Parts: sequence; structure tokens; C-alpha cells
Amino acid sequence: MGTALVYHEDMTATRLLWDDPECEIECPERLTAALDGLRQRGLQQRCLCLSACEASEEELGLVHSPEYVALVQRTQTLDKEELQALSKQFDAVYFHPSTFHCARLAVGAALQLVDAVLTGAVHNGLALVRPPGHHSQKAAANGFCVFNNVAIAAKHAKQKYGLQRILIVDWDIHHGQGIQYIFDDDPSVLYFSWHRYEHGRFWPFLQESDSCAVGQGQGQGFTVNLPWNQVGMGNADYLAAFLHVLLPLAFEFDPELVLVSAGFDSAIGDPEGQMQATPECFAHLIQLLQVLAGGRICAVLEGGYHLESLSQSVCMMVQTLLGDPTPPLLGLMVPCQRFEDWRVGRGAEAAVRVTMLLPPIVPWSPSRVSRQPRPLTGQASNKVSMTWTWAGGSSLGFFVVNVTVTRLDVAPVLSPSTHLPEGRSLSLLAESSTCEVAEDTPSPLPGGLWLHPTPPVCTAVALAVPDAALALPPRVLHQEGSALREETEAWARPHKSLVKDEKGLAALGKILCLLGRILDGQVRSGIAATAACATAATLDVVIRRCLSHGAQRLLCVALGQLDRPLDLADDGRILWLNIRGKEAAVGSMFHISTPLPQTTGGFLSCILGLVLPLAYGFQPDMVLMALGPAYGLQNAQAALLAAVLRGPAGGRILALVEEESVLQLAKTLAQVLHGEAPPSLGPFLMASPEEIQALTCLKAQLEPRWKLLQVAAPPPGPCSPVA
Ligand code: X5A
Ligand code: ZN
Repeated sequence: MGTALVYHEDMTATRLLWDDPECEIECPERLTAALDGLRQRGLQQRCLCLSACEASEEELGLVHSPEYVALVQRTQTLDKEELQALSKQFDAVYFHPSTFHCARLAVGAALQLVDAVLTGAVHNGLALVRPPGHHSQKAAANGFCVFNNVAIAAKHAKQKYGLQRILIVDWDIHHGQGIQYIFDDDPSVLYFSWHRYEHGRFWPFLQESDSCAVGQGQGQGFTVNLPWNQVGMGNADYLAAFLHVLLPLAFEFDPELVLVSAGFDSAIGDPEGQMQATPECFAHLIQLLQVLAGGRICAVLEGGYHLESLSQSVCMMVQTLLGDPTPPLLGLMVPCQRFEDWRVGRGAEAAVRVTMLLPPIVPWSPSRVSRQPRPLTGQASNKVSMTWTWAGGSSLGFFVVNVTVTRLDVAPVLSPSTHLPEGRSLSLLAESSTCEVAEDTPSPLPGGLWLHPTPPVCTAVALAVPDAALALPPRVLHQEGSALREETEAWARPHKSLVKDEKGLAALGKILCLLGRILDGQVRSGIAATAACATAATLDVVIRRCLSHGAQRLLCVALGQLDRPLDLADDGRILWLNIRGKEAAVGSMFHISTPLPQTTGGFLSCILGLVLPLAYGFQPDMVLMALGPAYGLQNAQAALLAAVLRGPAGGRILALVEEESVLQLAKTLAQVLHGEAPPSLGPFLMASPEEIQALTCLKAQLEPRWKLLQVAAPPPGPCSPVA
């Protein structure tokens, strides 16, 4: 069993007993809608369902004062008038006679989830809870929150399991100031929150929600706030924030556990958030987090007040936690016009702003921060004194961080189901008919949004080596079949070396058969071995086969010495990205070479800062990942790359590997394509100046076409006060 779902229906008991327009959105139907969605899509049935138990007083005491706990306990016996009077003492809170019971169940659910994940009973999970927690404080309820479920879960993980590095990702649209306060001076908990801010004009109206708040004392640099200064942020903005802000820090932090304050008021349709991100976006966000901490993720529900949007978003997240491929992200993949006030400083001192701009393009300039001290990369066991490094690999000095974002183009985002860039068709590839799919009519959101059922992962492997040697995961299929001899020969004809080589033809026959099954939707992803030295020719055949099938966008990530086939038209249907040797070259906006990174920092910068922005911006129908001669990646790196390349094309990815290198690599790739977390990259090594230079130069040339790349740094400036 991979994914836990922790719930108790008693948590639907608490509800607002009087008139209060601010609080009425926090209703019991939030839980039932989410659960119904999971059930209807057959997702609940695939989870390990745990019934929540109340947290103990001792557990509540990990965060809350005994007096406060006693106060909440006394609400059980208050009458309506007394409850209302007490509620008024807090900001945006209501009490109900069942509040104490529900809030203890909510904490208990989060703790059970942490236990299930940290004991290895499951890989990950969701605690579906009410009341939410991230606003609640040591001695205060706040913003519908009574006990701080996620903060208590983090304390519990530290105390009971001795964890030293926990990442909390708070994607709720409100600032989880409660969590921030609790871990303000604690370097073992990295707290990341994005939130609607509007220069301080949005609830909870706090200066400390701004990007200037970076933590205190030992905890400096371990609070990262990304305030959105306008509404209307969409998939591209959230994705850019993950790729350019959160993930570079998260990889360097190297968490042992990821807790997600999973509020879905950041999704489209929500009355609080007023944002535009579609439910599919949360599948991608959680998938990106799954490459951290060996996939140990505990998501705990926070906000989310549009019942349909909430339910669909929860389904998307759980489906991805279960290992299913993510549906493609639709719509224009252009982030907002600027990330302004990206503040990186040494505590309160030097601040560096990074700005993400649409035209005019201001490329990221490492020289602006070159006076910052060299980073002291943290040792594996104790990262307290570490320095964050930027995705581009340059150190931004001590302590990150913060980002304020203004969306300048608030033109409404077109409905993703009707707007397809350049009129491309989405249904090139049929959904599998052999995989079990929960029979369910997709349900539209008001904006015409659809949730497509996704079949379980089906990964197939076509290898020349004996199957038994691989010990593949259970749901990975072995590709036995082969294309017809004549067909194989016909495809191979342009490549003399392939036609002459009997073993090469046999391998190609298997690959063509596997590719055919991916193209017609019977198989989602695959790994295939090419004959020795035949990867380039095979890749050429595979590309032509995909184009003849009608593929409109094909992403080729070619590692090692593989040249782009010469006679391939540069018409925008193929995005060719070669990672090799020392070369950095832009042949065209669709023909790019980047040097093979030598460090973990350089590798991550390349993947997060270049490959993924290009891949998500391109919106491919299918991804080809080819490991050619001298590909030079460690297995863990190749696995991470394959894991994240599942994202952009609905999980349709074919990995080609050379026969000799196959065994361990193929097994590792099969695991990640199948939905498992990639192995650790090992100790973090800073990107070298050459690596940064090459990426910077490439990005500057590519930014006009590929907007998700854009990150830039204006001169440092002071933190502005709340308006
Ligand atoms: C958990 C959560 C929001 C409170 C909003 C008060 N709280 N206006 O989303
Ligand atoms: Zn919220």
C-alpha cells in the first residue's frame, strides 16, 4: 500500500451556529465533497484508509499552552451565546460544542499520517481534516484554525523520530502565520508559504507575511514567504515559483520529510483566493515534491472553499500521491509579468532582489551578488549553518529570501479546456483501454474545467536482458512483442548500420512495438534498450514514427553524444534538448545544447532552471529521453530527470538506454516511471561558475520564446512597509 487517507466523519460535526459571512465558508460539506470525489474516482479505494483518533493533551502541548487547550476544552459545554462571545475574542474563528473533539481528531489524523509514513507503512498520504490548522498559534485560534495540525505534526516528527530537517510547504492561499511563528527560530523546519498579500491589504494583514520575514536567530533563512500582490495567479505562476524558488532551496535543504499545508483556496474558483490555478496544477506541485525526502510526503488539508474546485484538486493530488501520471497542464504557460522584491539577504542586512520579467528581459546576473560570501554548503547531518544557493547555482549570500509577486497582466486566463496554444489537439494519444479506470463522467467547473480520469501507471520495459535479472516493480510490464520484420526494416532503412545489424534490428522491432503501444494509449511509459552505438539512429526512427502518428510536439531530451537528426525540419514540432560535454549552444529556439553538469548544484540548476521550464512551456504530447554514448549522469540523476519528465506530457515518456548500461539503470528508471521516488542525489555540491555561466547565457537567449525561464535580478533595495 502506498498512500494513506486519514479521516473521521466526526470532523464534519463542527459548524457555524450563527450568522457570520466571514466564517460560513468553512462548512462540513468541504470534507464530504472531497471524500465523495475521492470515492467516485475510485481513489479512496486505492488508499490505506485510517480512522482518525484524537490527539492527546501531551501532543497538543507540543505547540499549544495548557491554558489555551483548557479554554478550547471548556467550549464543549458552552451554549450558543457563550460560544459566539468567545469566538469574537479571536480573528475569523467560530466555536461549536464539537470543536474540541474535531480539532483533536484533526491533530490526531496528522500525527497518524506522520507515523504511517515514518514507520514505512505507506510512502505518503493525506489527512482530510477540519478544522484547519496553519493560522492557529500557541495560545490563539485564528482564521478557522483551532490547533495547528501541521506544526504539531512537525514537532512530533522531530521528537518521536529524531528528524533534523522537515520541509513545510504551505500552498494554501493564506499565510500560515501560525506555523511561521512556531518555527521562526528553528532551523530544522524550513517553512515555505505563498499567499495572497496585495501589499498587506489581504487577510491576515500582517507585515510578517511579506518577503522580508526570513526567520529569526538560528532560524534565519528557514522561513520563505512568497506574497502574491495581485489575484489571478495561475498554473504557470505556481509552477515558476516551485521551479525557481522553492525547489532549489528544498533540494539543498534535503528534507527527511515533507509536510504540505494543503489548502485549496489557492485553486480556481475559490472565493478567498481569486486565483486561476486549475486542479491539475496540484498534481504537478505534489509530483515535484515527490522527488524530495524519498517521497515521504504528508499532506494535511487546510483551506479550500469552492466545493467542486476543492474536490477536484484533492483528487488530483491523491491520484498523484498514488503514483498515477499527472494530466497535462493546459493553458498559456506564461507566468506573471514580474517577481519583484525577490529578497535574499543576510538576515536584515544586504538584500538582493530577483525579478521575473516578461519583456523587457533582464537576465539573471550572478555578478550582482558576487560580493556575497561563498556558501558554506551544509554537511549531510547538520545543515544549520548552510547557505542557500540559487537555482542558477550562484550563491545569493546568506539566508534567503523572499519573493513578492505582482501580476501585471490580469487579463482573464482562458478556460483551459477551450484554449489550446496554437490550436493543437490534446487527444492525440488515446487513454488506455486496458487499464482500469473509474467510470466517471468528468464534471465541469463553472469555468468549463474538466477533470479527466487517469489510468494507473502502466510502464513497459523492452530489454534484451533476461527479465528475471531486473526484478521490476509488480505493475511494470514486460514488452514481449515486436513489430513485423518488414515494418522494422522499412523504418530502419535510412540507417545502414541498423539494417545490417541483426541484433540492432531485433532491438528496434521491440522498441517500435512498445512505441506503438504508447502512441495508441495501451501503455503509458516505457524503457527500451537500443543496440550498442545505435541510440542516435534509433532515436531518429522513434521521432519519425511519432511524427507519422501525428505527434504535434515531441520533447527530446538527449543525453550524451547524440546529434539532432540533420534532415529533421525545425518547424517547432520537436524540441531538441541535448545535455552533453562542454557545449552550450542555441541552434534555434527548438534546438538547444547545454553542458553536462559536473556538480549536484549544476545538475539541479539545469533541470529546474532550464529543462523543466522548457518542457512545461513546450507542452509536449510525448517525451523521449535518450541516454546516448558518454551520457555521464549517475543513475540517481537519470532517475530524477525521468521522474520530473513524467510531468509535462501526461506521463507519456519513452526512455532509451544503451544495452550495456542497462541493468541497474533500467531498474531505477522503471521504478520512477512507475511512480516511485528517485534515490537521493548524494551530498550537495555547489554549481561551478562555468556551469552557472553556461546556463545564464543559454537562458538569456531562450527567454524571449520560453517564458517560464524568466528570472532576473534588479538592484537590491529595502523591504517596503505594509501599504
Ligand atoms: C485555513 C484558512 C482562512 C481564514 C480567512 C478569514 N483560513 N478571512 O483558509
Ligand atoms: Zn486558506
